[in-house]
Amino acid sequence: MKRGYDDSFGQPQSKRRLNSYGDFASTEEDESTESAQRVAAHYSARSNQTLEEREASPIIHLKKLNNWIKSVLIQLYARRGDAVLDFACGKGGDLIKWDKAKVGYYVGVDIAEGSVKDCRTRYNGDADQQQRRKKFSFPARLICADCFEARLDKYLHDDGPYDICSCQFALHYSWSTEARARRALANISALLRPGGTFIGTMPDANVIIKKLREAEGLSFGNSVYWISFDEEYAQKKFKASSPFGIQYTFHLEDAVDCPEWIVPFHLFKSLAEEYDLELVFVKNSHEFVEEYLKKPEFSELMRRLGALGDGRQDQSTLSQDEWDVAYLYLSFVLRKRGQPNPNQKKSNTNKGKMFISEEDIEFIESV
Ligand code: GTG
Repeated sequence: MKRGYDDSFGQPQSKRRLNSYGDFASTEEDESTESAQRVAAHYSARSNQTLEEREASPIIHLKKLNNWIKSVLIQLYARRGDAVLDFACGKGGDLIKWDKAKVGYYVGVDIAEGSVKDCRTRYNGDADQQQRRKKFSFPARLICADCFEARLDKYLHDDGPYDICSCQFALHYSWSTEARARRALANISALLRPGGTFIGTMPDANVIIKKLREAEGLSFGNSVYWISFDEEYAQKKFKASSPFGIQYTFHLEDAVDCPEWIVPFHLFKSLAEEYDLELVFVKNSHEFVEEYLKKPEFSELMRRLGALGDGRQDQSTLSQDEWDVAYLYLSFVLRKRGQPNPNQKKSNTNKGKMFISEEDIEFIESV
């Protein structure tokens, strides 16, 4: 397995200097840390909507559609008793999905402190959230850290290995620099057991670049989203030799307003292979919906979630503009090379708790 920079992706171009920890840092790294903090601040500042407020969202059907996609991925790949590593867990929007899959242990990690706190509240099912919540059946552990910077491979070494790792709508935040993209994959690979699964969703760079090229200027969108590239990309050309740090701004009503980075999927696939993660499938969300909606168990789930309308109270359903946003994302599944070792111990659940106090939230510095 290779480690360090690989010529085929271009050498890092920035000058290197010592940072306050005595390690080498670079202007590029400083900028990417700043961007990561901006993203964290954005998500931390987003209040934990009540379910009623969420229903009133202008993109409620898109949210439901994307939650259906995540549920399908989890149902397809999680097994009863699995140890789960949820990278960029946010406010814990997938906790119920993991519970339905009867997993045995959950570790959630997110850079945004406010989100991790909300995740704690949802996990505990606090009464003041006025939720219809039963307790979750698995113990959990919550960590506030940047999964694409922090040495989680070391920090969680004794807790793993995990059977499944999930990174939903977040992996693109690792492609600001090669070092971050590699750290993300190194963490995941080191913590997954052989034969373990990595599932995720992220923006589909092919679609975004195609739309950029079709647009008159450097921005495009519809009534619920816009994407904008800087003048730097006025030629609308992207060098294969420097695929990291290709930044654009993504604005989605009632959800996102952040800088993010293009992830050319074929390069992501090659890089993942260096870390023993092999592609099982990648599908644009439109293709994903078309394929799995044919399966009765998942079409029933779609009906229950109401992504395409619940057919009862009102006739509301996914709008064309929301469906166009769905086309901007893809889902992927990777598998860690190797065969599971039947003698390997199951992940250590001792650190998981059935009730997580504020003091139980762990904080890891990115060094
Ligand atoms: P969201 O995270 O606001 O979705 P929800 O489903 O409402 O929330 N999108 C998201 N991200 C992070 C990105 C990104 O980084 N880049 C780009 N380009 N797009 C992104 O996201 C909304 C949409 O934004 C996504 O669909 C993507 O299109 C896009 P979440 O908390 O994850 O999940 C809610 C789930 O939790 C539901 O199933 C609820 O039923 C359940 N739930 C349980 N308890 C509660 C509660 O107390 N309050 C709420 N609101 N939900 C709860």
